[in-house]
Amino acid sequence: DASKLALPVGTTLDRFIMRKQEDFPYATGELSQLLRDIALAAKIVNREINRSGLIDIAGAYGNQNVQGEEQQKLDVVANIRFIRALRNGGEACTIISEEDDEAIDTGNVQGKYIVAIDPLDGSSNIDVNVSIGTIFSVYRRVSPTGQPGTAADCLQPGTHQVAAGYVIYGSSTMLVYTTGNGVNGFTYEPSLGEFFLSHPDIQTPRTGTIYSINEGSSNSFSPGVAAFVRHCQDAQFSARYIGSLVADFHRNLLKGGIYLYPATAKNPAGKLRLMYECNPLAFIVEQAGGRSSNGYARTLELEPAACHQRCPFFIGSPELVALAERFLAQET
Ligand code: AHM
Ligand code: MG
Repeated sequence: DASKLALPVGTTLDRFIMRKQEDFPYATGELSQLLRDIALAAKIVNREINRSGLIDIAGAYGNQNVQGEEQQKLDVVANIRFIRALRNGGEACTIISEEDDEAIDTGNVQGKYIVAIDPLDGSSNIDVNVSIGTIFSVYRRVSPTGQPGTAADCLQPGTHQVAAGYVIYGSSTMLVYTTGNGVNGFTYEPSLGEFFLSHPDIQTPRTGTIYSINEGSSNSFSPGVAAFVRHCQDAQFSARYIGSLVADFHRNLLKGGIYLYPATAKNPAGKLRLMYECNPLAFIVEQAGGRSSNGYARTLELEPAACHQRCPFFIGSPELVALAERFLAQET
């Protein structure tokens, strides 16, 4: 069956999504449409990000937007763009966004999917020309269609994800996603307005020599975390920490390494959010042969109790994450 052959580098994202759908003869194309909606919003957000350095300059020569309002912050702009694309696309009944306290009812009662999204992650890096990202996760609703989504639709464990991905707005813009059948990365060609397959079937190295953690909090690391960090230093690993989760994760995924955001004094439950930061990246890393946990239990099996809950996060090359877990288990 020709459609099951691996697609070559250079295949456009739209074609890739279409061909993958053909592998499932009963697929209705709704998830494919949802992924295309996200990709379209990502292109628009990418354009806004690329222009962002010019906003003050434009303001300086008196160029206001049509409403005469001050330009909105980029994370707000990104939130609006993704929500609008998902609402107009019609496939999602509910959206959980880092930017909104309450789950968003899109009004698409026939929509079969729930989307959890961090529209623009890495807020401290937005205004300083450092890589930032979008992270998203897709679940099938459990309640019947024809009515708004419910809390039970939103609070599903990560093992139930049907798709997850991220966009990295970096030295080039990429979209990386999985539907549970491997991980594929697409690089954006801005002059053509297309994502092209550039990283087919990503496999993360089994181990690596990069560790990524905010060591400014080291005074409040637990003994196990502190011992693991010392191990990385004794082994002369490289410390790499951008402070943009997507960028730190993406680098370690390709090169091998471990990213850690443990419990700290400032963030006793960890800082990162289970539903739209940890679970999507955990799904991707596992699909690429990696591992993700809260130090003790697999991230994807954590039972969410609230849409915005946080959890400690250990993710990356499987041997390094397993080693960190052994250090935590020996903690006294
Ligand atoms: P944000 O959602 O407010 O942007 O916070 C999430 C970010 C992650 O991108 C990053 O990994 C982490 O916060 C960095 O936190 P810290 O500055 O505490 O190291
Ligand atoms: Mg975030």
